[in-house]
Amino acid sequence: MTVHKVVIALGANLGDPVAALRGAVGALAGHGVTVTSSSSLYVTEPVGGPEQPQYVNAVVVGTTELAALNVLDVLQEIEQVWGRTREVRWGPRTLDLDLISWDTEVLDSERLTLPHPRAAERGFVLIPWLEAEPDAHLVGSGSVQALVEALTDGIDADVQVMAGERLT
Ligand code: A4P
Ligand code: MG
Repeated sequence: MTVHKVVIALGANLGDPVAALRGAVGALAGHGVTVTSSSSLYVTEPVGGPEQPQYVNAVVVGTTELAALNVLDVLQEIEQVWGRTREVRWGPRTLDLDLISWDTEVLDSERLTLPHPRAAERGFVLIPWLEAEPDAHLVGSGSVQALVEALTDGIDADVQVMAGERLT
């Protein structure tokens, strides 16, 4: 079987976000995704949607033999297990798992878009990803370090490492 590289972004802003993110990362191994590197936890200002609490975000990099759609299945199953409740798009949620990339696959299907269409402009994805993988590249957008440098001013205040808590 071929081994594929995956980048997964985690976010939560309801309930106990830190517990949800740790639980999700722990669950990945049992579902065929081996985490090889993980970021710190970050406290971030919400982007889009209604007024809502700050998020806790993180990014993990890993390997899997699963096809991309099966990784999405796994992420959605873990979201369910962690009792995700969400009524509004971009609204608050107990756990959101996004597949940022699967190898260098470019895909636009009904269930899955790769790379994740909003990853390139989101500090809450790019900054943790750069920490987890300093030489990361986002398909079609270039080096993650350059993308972070291109983020608008003020992003440092919007995306901050959470003191005293580790993801893994
Ligand atoms: N889908 C397609 N491609 C993907 C992919 N690469 N990864 C489909 C994951 N899912 C993908 O997602 C809706 C549908 O997208 C899924 O059924 C899947 O088939 P969802 O997670 O159910 O809904 P959502 O997350 O509310 O919508 P969306 O458009 O994915 O929102 P985003 O882009 O995930 O944004 N602010 C901060 N600070 N931190 C955050 O984490 N997150 C969001 C959600 C908004 N603002 C935030 C944060
Ligand atoms: Mg999502």
